[in-house]
Amino acid sequence: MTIGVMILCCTSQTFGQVPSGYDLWLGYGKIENVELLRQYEQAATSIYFQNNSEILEAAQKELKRGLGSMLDRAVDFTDSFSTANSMVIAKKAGLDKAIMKSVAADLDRIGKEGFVIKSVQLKDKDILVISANEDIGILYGVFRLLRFMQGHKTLSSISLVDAPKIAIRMLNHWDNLDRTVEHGYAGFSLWNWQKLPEYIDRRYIDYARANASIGINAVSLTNVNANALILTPMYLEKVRALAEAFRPYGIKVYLTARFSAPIEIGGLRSADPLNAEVQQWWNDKAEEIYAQIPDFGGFLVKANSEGQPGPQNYGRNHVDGANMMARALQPFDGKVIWRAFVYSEHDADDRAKQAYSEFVPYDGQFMENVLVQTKNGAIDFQPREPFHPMFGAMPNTPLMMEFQITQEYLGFSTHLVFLPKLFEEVLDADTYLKGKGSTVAKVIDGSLHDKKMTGMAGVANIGTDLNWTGHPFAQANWYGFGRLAWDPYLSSETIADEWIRATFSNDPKFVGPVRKMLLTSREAVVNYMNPLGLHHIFDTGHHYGPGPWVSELSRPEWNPTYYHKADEYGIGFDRTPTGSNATEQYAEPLRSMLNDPKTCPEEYLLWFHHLPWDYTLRNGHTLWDGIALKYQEGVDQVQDMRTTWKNMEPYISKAQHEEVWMLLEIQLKEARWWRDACLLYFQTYSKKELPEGVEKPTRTLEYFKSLKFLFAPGIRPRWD
Ligand code: GCV
Repeated sequence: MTIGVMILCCTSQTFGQVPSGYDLWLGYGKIENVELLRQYEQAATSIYFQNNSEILEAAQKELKRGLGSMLDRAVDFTDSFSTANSMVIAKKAGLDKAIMKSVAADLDRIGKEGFVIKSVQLKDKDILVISANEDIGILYGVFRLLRFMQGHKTLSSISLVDAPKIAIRMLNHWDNLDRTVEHGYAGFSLWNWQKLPEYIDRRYIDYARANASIGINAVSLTNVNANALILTPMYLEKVRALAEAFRPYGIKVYLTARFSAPIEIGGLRSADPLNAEVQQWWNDKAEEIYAQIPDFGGFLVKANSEGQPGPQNYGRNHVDGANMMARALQPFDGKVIWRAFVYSEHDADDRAKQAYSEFVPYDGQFMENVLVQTKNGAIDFQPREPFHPMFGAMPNTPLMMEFQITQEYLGFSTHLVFLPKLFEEVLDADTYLKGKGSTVAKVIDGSLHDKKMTGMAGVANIGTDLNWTGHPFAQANWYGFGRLAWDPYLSSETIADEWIRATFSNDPKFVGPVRKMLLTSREAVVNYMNPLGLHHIFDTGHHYGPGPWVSELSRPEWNPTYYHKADEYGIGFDRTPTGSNATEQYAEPLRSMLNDPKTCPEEYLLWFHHLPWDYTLRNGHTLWDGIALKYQEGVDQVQDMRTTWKNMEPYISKAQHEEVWMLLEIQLKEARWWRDACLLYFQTYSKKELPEGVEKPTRTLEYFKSLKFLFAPGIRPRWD
């Protein structure tokens, strides 16, 4: 147990149950409702748990812990199947004939990771059965049953049959070996490289539990801006220790592979993927890794992107690079996850078009164990982006979704923003690749192109903060990502509901308003940062706060002015055929819809169109007034969130309430900062008054421009 965790335990005992947030959604609050308690007690009177593996051991421990805490008593298990009177937890092979009859058909359709939870009538007994084909299904089933109970649902006639729709459900940590985290806002990296492999921090286990509880089964430990040292024997031994800690929770470890590693740690002169020595180096490296970590997942690679080395350094292409690594991993069933986040300052074309132009011609050329990981949008994790056109253009390549859970462009860990709403919007978007209904979710889960190798990654928002994610509500984004990676068709409303009940309270007077607050929070941030399709107008490098005036960086596409193109005529990026023609990358009829400002969804208007300040919006406002009113609406929405939260005081502890209250104060201050700075700046072009209803800025544009944040979190300090 770490010192941090010990302090946590002592604090809660000494000062009377101050919840720190460390428990995440696994706090298993005591059940007070008498009727429910009676029902749950009944189910827990005599439980048989077939436990003969480390995964089942982890599952049994969790059940004991969860039930014990909810029922407020110690929970024991019976030794044999025949003496179980209330609950049976066993894999298919361990079930007796009578139970098998009730669950056989379900087991046939849930694959390796699915589970069945059913109430089965056996003679005069009601038995709650959790069964699965494999150990991991039992673990997932136990977590699901516990969540069901945390949501205070009735067990009578329970019937839950579920299996993940996506194969690789992964967190990408952007953690550096010095324990800083690129765009991390929740403390330092969890991985204590100095103390590994001997010292297994209790946090590793609790991290794995949390992931397994939502179905995450893969983690990439290190930053995609990679350091080759992670592939040296000294570090691999440490990685092995982490892999062993995670294995009982069904989690595979992946590493980021720096393309130039053969030079940096291998002593070779080249990293050319067609060079036999280089190929042999990767083959040997794969063998070395698998000797230590037999279930190693594979490599995640950022190549020829933002200065990272890659095959293009040797005149080769992405297929050459990815397939070389894929060949090395193939004998061990390892995967290469090759990122498609590429753009170049030497390409004069619109940055939004570049990844598509670079990757789509390679469709179908990657080896079978390669997935191409594509960000949800073509620019970079903005508060709102249209879906990446690659999702509608590479039917012969497994495309893996990359979402960002850490809030690089969404207010860091001080703004309350419920991201499942953003994720859901992208997953539900229609690519029209095979006609209407060809949603991004269907591309990602493989159903559109009949693919088995599928994946979804989220850039983690986790660190050493006591509550893991900085903002207590940012836990909902980790939770929601996992739930959507399991089932990309879940609604953000369901996810919000589950999370609130498991984390805080089942009181309807709390659940209803807080759920509403979560569901509007994403639109609020879009409104006060980037309304009507504006994007990438953040201050540069750290992306903290507004910087629409930034125009002097050496790379044109790093300047916010590149994206909003405000001038005396109007504002917005023309991506129609009269401009960059990025709309060409979308299928019909979407393309035509986007090309016409009258049919383009207004939330993407300035993403695709450069329009005059007096252009008339659908609500009758001029564009200038519409932008200003949206900024104001965002600020008002944060005010409303504060009012909602104020009223929640009676339902949670004072400490929990105060923590979020203080964060909402910061959010309000920063929402106003965004509104005032952006409107003052754009006003220098529009030359128009702010419309009625928009608060007047109390500072000058010069003041906002003068703000500098050398030590903004998530980046290495810049001294220049
Ligand atoms: C890990 C953006 C971020 C970078 C990040 C990059 C990427 O540009 O600002 O910090 O690098 O995306 O996704 O590779």
